[in-house]
Amino acid sequence: MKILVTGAGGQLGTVLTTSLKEKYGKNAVIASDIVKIDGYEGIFELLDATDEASLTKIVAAHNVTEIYHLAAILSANGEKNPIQTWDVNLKSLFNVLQVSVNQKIEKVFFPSSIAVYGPTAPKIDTKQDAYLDPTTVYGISKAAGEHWAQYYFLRYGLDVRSIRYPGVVGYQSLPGGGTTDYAVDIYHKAINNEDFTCYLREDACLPMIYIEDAIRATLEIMEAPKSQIKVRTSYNLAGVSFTPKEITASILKWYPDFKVVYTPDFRQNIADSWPASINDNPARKDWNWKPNYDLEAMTKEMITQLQKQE
Ligand code: AKB
Repeated sequence: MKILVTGAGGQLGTVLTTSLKEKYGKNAVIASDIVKIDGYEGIFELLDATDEASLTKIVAAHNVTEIYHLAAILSANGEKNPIQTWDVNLKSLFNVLQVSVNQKIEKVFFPSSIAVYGPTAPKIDTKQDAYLDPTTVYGISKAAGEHWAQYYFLRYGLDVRSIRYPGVVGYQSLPGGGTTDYAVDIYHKAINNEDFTCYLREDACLPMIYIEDAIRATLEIMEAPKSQIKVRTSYNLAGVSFTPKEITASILKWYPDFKVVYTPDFRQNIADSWPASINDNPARKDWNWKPNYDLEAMTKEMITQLQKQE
């Protein structure tokens, strides 16, 4: 087994590559990113995933059997340059899908997002098959990507598996350019005894997930028998939903003097277009998904882990 991870230096990639190395061995994982990852221990390749020739070369050189394609531009950054975001997110996916068919890759993982939903989907308990009308270029690229993943499965039998992640909250790495990033930044400010300026309204409820649950879900969907993967676009995944006010209240139990001011910016419009909570029944039924962390458990872990890093 040889696993290539693209975007290995990102928020999810940093933690996922570590888990994959722990599970399958250091030599089974090839981390790649468009820039070098400082202090990375293990096999690393510089890779611009939009460059098909480089991807082909790396896959062949390492006899890669599985690809986790994490490289992408997220929602908030995506709005700064929509066409470039579409190009990066889709071109890299096409390359991964096509190289996988050409080189007979066994399994591919493609992360989608709750950003595939837009204003028409119900806000609460949004179901797997709710209407998709994303209003961000990131969401449009993920919705299209999911359908391309399904196309490659139906047309070429490529075993592509996918999860619609909520906002991921973790202590190991910082997110970059997302709308849900505030839920990570807020903990860093609290443990440094600084005030936090929140770019969302205090009542902006969004679906989130603790990193440990997000990584476990990724490993579980990839390990499930092929016959259990019934959704070939992407599975809804729920962890915990909360507002900035609620996460602040949970932090105040640890840091009673912590202060948050609210100055909503363009990211509030993005948040307004997304669900507040997600129904993930198909993931629970098909591959036994179940989250472990609620808000209080997440806050406890975030704070104790970040304090250790001080
Ligand atoms: C973002 O905020 O863009 C991401 C996501 C929800 O996919 N964290």
